[in-house]
Amino acid sequence: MTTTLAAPLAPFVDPLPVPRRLVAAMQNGQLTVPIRAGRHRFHRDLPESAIWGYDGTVPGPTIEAERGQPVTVPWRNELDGTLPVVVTAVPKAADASGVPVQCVPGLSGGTPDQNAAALAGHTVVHLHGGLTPAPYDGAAENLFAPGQPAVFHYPMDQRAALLWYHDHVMGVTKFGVYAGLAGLWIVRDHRERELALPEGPPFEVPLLIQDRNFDLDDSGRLTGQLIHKTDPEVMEAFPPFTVVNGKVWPRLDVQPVTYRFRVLNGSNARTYRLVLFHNGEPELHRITQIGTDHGLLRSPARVPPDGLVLASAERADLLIDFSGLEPGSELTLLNTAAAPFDGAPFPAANAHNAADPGLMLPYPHVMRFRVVPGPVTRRTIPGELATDYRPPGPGALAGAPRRTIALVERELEGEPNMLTMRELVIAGDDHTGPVVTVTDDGQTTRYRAVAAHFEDATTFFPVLDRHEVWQLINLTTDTHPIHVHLDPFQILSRRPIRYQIPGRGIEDLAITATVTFERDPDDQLDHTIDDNERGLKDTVRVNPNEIAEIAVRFTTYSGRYMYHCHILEHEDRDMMRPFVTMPAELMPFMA
Ligand SMILES: [Cu+2]
Repeated sequence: MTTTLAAPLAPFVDPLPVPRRLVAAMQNGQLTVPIRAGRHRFHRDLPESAIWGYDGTVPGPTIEAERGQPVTVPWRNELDGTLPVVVTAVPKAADASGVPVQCVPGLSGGTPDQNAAALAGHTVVHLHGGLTPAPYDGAAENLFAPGQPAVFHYPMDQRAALLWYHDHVMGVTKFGVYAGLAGLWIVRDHRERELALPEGPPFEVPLLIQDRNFDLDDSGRLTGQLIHKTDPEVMEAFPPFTVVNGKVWPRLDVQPVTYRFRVLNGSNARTYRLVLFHNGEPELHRITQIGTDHGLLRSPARVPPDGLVLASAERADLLIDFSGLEPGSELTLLNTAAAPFDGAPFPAANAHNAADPGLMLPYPHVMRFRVVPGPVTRRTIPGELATDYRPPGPGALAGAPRRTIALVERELEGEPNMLTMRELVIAGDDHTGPVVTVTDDGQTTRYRAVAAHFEDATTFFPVLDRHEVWQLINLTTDTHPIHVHLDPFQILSRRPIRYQIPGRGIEDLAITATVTFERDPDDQLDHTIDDNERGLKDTVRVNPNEIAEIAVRFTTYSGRYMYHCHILEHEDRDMMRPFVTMPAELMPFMA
């Protein structure tokens, strides 16, 4: 389908808001952040929306911390009232004219979910990307009710990076984050200062990208009421309006110089593929990526030719050069990624034609830059950025424990699909039940599933300071951004696979599948690791028909943590599992 939908809101009319900065060093590392209900205007022409926000704002304040200077935050849960989001599962996926219901505002005939309406503000905060002791990591079951304080200590013994803090409640993270519970957290260090990168306003600008939808009143006008809408065919919410720092399709006036943008995809489910467009042409050459999830890359990278792909929770540290542009020039940031995202390519040159409601992308707009007069300066970008890590060599990985995880979608009768991560172990010769076979160059390994749901027994006990290789096998048709809490990892490989799952091959725990390392003739993906992914990551996209391998090493803290898909609707049901890190000398005593 390529019908275009008229946008019910004018794009590029609101100035880009910049969240309030909370600089930890100016408050001796003691920051109090209340978690409050509030009101927020997402667009000039929208009424105010009821939201939940850190400090009552959308997004929350941007916390800025220094490496090595601990930060203590009493997260004060002052939420009163119930979830300010109307949640609905619409009985039909498309309206009478064939337009997917998720592409339009309003409830589309869905009824408000009464269980969601009753949610009364239990919360827990996770600092995504933080090297945080387990008691303060925001485990999804350790909830704080309104009125209960949660004083969390963040050592900040970690390299400079853009982190973010958000709600992480078991089963309903998708609603808490959607209601507004997300904010940025920047760690700074001396290496970044040596490189003299822009720091703070006006030339360092955070961009927190999300998607939102709103209700309609009886006369068809947008009310501002946030709605989380799903349908029988798509269990994730893919709202039509892209919101940057809390405004729908904002604009930013820029001088003809180089800006540093700290970009986060904070959407529940949507992946963006960002293209900078000017005068009918992509201008990706203006963008240099210097950092990823956990900070600086080793050297600057071009974004991929199709555009910068960011799945939920992925970050990019970008330098964009606006020099050489006449005052009045307009550059538009467009999104070309279909939803659900499966990695399918889309040429950047066609970005202005990317709108396609059938692909849940009714409006490709993200935001617009307008060049204003000013002194022209062009920044030279150092060729060497990070010097504190390199890709793990074969020596470091020889003998490393290997863990295998299958990403599996289970269809259920009369209720939404379950997405699970099946932790697999090598099946003994005496195992006669269902197996996953993985064949690589004629060698076949048989695996059996030992865990599928969050509450199944823990099977991962990584030892501190030891490398491990985690192998993620995608047996679904969508890309899943898999996030590991605690230390960052490096992506080792992506390889194409073919697989077959027999009828009823996916049971509650057991799974039967045959996987072969070979390319499916219909597979359009290149399964490469992009240059901008060759850094320290905490979220890796695992595409369809693919096995991704990551080198994981936990260094500092022992305890119970989580890894999960960062599509919040998947994480909530049930694509999340615990792991427990342990010092080596304790392992002999583990039963
Ligand atoms: Cu997922």
